[in-house]
Amino acid sequence: MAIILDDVSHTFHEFLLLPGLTKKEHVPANVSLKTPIQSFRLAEGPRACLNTPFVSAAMQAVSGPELAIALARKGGVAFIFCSQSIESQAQMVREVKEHKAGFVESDSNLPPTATLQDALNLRRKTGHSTIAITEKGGRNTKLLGLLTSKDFWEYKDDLSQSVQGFFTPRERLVLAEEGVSLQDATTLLWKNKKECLPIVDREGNLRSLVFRKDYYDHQSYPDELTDSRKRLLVGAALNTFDYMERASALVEAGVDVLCLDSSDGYTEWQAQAARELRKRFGSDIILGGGNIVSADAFRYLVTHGDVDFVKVGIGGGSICITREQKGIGRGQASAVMEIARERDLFAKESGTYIPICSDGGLNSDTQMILALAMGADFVMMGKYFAMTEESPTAKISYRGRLYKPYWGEGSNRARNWQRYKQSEAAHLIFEEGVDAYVPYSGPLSDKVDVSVVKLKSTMCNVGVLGVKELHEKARITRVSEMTVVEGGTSTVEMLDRLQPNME
Ligand code: MZP
Repeated sequence: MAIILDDVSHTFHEFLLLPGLTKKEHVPANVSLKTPIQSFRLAEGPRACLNTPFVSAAMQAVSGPELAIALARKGGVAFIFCSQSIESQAQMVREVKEHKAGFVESDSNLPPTATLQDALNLRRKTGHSTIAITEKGGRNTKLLGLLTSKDFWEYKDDLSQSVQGFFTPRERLVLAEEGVSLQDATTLLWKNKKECLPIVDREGNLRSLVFRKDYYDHQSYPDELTDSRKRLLVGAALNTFDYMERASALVEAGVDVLCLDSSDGYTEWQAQAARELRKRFGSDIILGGGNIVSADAFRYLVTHGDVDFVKVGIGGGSICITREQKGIGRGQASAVMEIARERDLFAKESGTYIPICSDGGLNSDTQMILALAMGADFVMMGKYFAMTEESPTAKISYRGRLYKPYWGEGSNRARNWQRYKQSEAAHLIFEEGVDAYVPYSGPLSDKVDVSVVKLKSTMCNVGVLGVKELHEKARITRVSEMTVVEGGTSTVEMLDRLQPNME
C-alpha cells in the first residue's frame, strides 16, 4: 500500500511570526539581507552571496536582459530563461555582462573625416552626447579626441563642416590607462572637473569611457552585485537535454550562476546533468538544481548531483496548474520547512551548507519573510517581477488600468516542454501553466525598495540583524481561520469598497 503521510500540506498564509525582543541596535539601517547563493564549508564561511535575497524566475515573461540589469543593481540575480535558442540566451547574458557598471564601451564613434551632420545623426540615434573621434571611426582604434554637444551648435554652425576643429584633441583630454580601478578613474574625473574620462591601452586605442554621471548613478545603488571586473551578475537556466552545449555557450558569454530548471528535479537526469556540468566546469561555477519538495529529494540531489543550491516548490506558482493537471506538489511552507531541516542536518553531518531557494507562489512581502524565516536563503519570484516596467513584455491598457502579460513556462505560449519532460507526440502534450495578465506595478527599483524596507522592519520586530540569525531565532505560529479574519480590517467602512448608490 502507498505510504500515507501524517503531514498536512501548509502554505505561508497559515503562519505568523511572533515578535522577539527588539533591542536598541535592531533598526533597519543595521539589518543586512546578504545571503549565500553558493554552497560553502561551514568552517570557511560563505562564498558567493546575494545582497538582496531575491532572484527572478527563469521565464519568458520575466527574465530578459533589462530586468536582469535592474535586479542586479538592487542586489539580486535574474535567471535568463532557457526556453529559447542557445544563441539568443547567450546573447541576453552578454548584454547584461556588457552593461558595465562604471566602464562603458563607447558605442558612439566617428572618424575625423565625419561631418557635424554625421555627429548629429549619431547623437539622435544613440541618445549619447559624447562622441569619440577615433582613427578608423570604431571602438578599439586609436583615440583622436572627444566631441560633445557643447562643441557645436546645431542651428548656428554649418553642419556640412568636418568635425576637425570642433572636437577636443587627445592632447587636451585627461586620459587613464587600461587597468585603472573605477575608484581611481572617478578620482581623476573629480580632480580635473571633467564629465568623461577615456580609458586607452598602451597603443593609445580607446578601450572604454567612464562618466561622472555614472558615478552618481552607482552611488544610488549601494547593493549592486558585480563580479571582480565590475560587471553585473547574471544567472541563466538550463534544461536536462542540451545542458552541456548550452552551459558552454553561457559560460563563454560570462554567466555567473547556472540553474537546472525542471518542474520536478528529483530525477536521475538532473543528477547526471549536475555531475557532468560540475566535472566540466569545476567548483567555481555556481550550479543550482530543482525543483523539489521533500527531504529525500534534497539528499538525492546534493549527494548524487553536487549542486550549490536547491530550488524548492512544485505547483505553487501563480500561473501553475500542475497540481490540478497531474495531482503532484506540496504546500510551499511544508516543503520549505522540511527541506530546511534536512539542509541543516546535512550541514551538521558533512560540514557543507547548501542554500535553498523558495520558488513560486509568493504573493506578498509577508510571504517572503515567512519563507526566509522558515529556512529559505533566498526566494525566486515570477509574478512579482513580471509586473514591473523592466519585464520583457509590453504594457496593455484595459478599462483604465495598465497590465502586463504573464504566462507559465508550461503554457502553450511558452512551449517549454523540456521543463516538463512531456510526451514528444504533439497531440498528447497538455498544459501545466496558464497565459494571463498581471497589474503593472512600475519600476523594479521602487518595488524592491518597499519589499526590502518591510523585510528589514519585520526582522527588527523579531530581534535579528541578518538572514542566518532569522533562521535560528524566528518563532512561528500556526493560525486558525478566525485569526486570519482577525488580522484583516473589522468594524470599519473602507470607502473605496462601498457599492455606489444606484438610486
Ligand atoms: P510565481 O512567482 O509567479 O508565483 O511563480 C513563479 C514560478 O512558477 C517559477 O519560478 C517556476 O518555478 C514556476 N512556473 C513557471 N511556469 C510554470 C507553469 O507553467 C510554473 N506551470 O509553475
